[in-house]
Amino acid sequence: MKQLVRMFLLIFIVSFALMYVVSTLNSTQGYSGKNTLTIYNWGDYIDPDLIKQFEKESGIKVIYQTFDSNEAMMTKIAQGGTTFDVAVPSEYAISKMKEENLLLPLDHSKLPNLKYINPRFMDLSFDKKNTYSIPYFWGTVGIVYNPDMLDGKKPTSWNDLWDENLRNQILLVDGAREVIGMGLNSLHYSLNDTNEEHLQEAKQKLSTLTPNVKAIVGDEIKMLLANEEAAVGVVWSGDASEIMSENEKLDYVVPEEGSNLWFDNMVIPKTAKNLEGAHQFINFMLEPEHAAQNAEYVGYSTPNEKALEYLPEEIAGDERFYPDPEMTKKLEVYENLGKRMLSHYNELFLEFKMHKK
Ligand code: N2P
Repeated sequence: MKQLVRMFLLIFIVSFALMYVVSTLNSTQGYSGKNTLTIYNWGDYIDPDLIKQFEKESGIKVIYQTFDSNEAMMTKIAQGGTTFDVAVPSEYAISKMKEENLLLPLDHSKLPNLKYINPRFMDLSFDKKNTYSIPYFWGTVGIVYNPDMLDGKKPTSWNDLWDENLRNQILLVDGAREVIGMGLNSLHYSLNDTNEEHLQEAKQKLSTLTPNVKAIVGDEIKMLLANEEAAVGVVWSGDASEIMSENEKLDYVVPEEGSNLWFDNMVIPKTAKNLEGAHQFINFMLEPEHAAQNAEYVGYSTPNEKALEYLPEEIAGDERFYPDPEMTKKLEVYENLGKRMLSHYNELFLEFKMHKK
């Protein structure tokens, strides 16, 4: 009899413990649906304090995941089996995701803070009327360099990177469009070129750059350049601004042959489970104080006109990172080149990377 009581007691304790574990999982890992929000963003692309603040104000638990390329992000969303509520693709990826039915239309009535975005960043060709996407950050691709390590020879063009004095001195951003685009631009071709001869020429030209390339790296490129591990880096503008705030000797230039002008926007992917929360989050990020705090933290340029008032003049007034429309006229925005051509760019980039190793 005693044994039976003990057994019942044991069963009671075990099931109670199980119930407790399940309910904790629900509340901390977001299995309870409505009260969680899964965000999929580039690495190093948000001030973590803003996530905490959003959670506090909304009572929604955020699950935050990162990616390091548009291609990786799109593959993951297209595969399904994920529950991303908000993602942050670049313009050509938005166009492709629209084509593949991977995005949900936004309810602008739930985004009153949209009025703070500079009209220059609205209604762009990849998403007319901003049906699917809301501006987050924007910028260029260029060269960050350390004048002290270059004997005063400042690079002004892509072709300067082929200088034999730069042996093993260049770090490249790990991006297919960026690196192939640099090869194309150095030959005065468009970075949206689809002509196979031009692409092969660009690949050939890039292969002659390899003795100068120290490494192709992700977000650690900022730390390496700030620590003077290399003289030159090909980077997104916001990374340059972040590097330069760490090491004031460095400078940033957009090469004279031309380069890329890009826009990263917030979207709600088809995989979303919490539409209400997703709109709440997007609107939260559009709040001028939050957009300014985010821009100051990550170093990227905000499209939020009102947020500029909250940023120090040395940031908002820096033309290297806030070029006016006249200055960006000669730059090109990536086009959605279609599934096959995008894969081809990726293959060419992979071949370049293998060559490098
Ligand atoms: C931030 C990456 C920014 C991506 N780590 C530029 N499209």
